[in-house]
Amino acid sequence: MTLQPSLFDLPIAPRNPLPEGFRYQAGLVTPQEERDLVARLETLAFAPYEHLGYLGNRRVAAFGWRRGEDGTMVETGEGVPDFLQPLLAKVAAFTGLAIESFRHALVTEYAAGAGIGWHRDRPPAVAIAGVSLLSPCTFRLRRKSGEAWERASITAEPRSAYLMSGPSRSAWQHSIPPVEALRYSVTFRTVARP
Ligand SMILES: O=C(O)CCC(=O)C(=O)O
Repeated sequence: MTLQPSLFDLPIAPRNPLPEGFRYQAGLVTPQEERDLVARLETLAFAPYEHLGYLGNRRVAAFGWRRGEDGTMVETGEGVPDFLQPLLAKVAAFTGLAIESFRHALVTEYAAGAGIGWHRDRPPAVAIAGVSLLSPCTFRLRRKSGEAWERASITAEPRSAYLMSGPSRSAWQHSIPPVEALRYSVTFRTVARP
């Protein structure tokens, strides 16, 4: 007798496979590490995100290489600060990239209702690793495919990390729709030396 496979036995193709070069890991930091880190982040001198006169509704604090007025990254001689080093060590281990290759750190504060529009980080940023704190967000990716957009998305949970490298960084754009509650992200970027 042949048995019909039940619905649950059938392989289910992922509806939106994540782009090549994108990786995600839940639980990179512990709840206690998250509390300690957030207490430190709350003391930072955040400034509204500004680019070429455009003001975003999120606030940022940058360390290491900085974005110049034209949007390109500029060497400052400053390293990633000590209070971010334990997090950077975990992020580097997750990515498999050398700690020293991360030369830029950006802490972003998204109040409820803040998000980030579609964009692609430009060179010399090579790989971007981000840690989410306090509340989840939908991390969306898209790339043009003929006239249509190919899309993917993942929920970035608090305490998780993601890595965008390869095509997921260079060929895909990413964005985060308005978050429902306060979220911090700490993103680290590797920078190609000229
Ligand atoms: O908040 C995040 O996780 C993403 C931040 C981002 O896309 C950026 O800084 O370019």
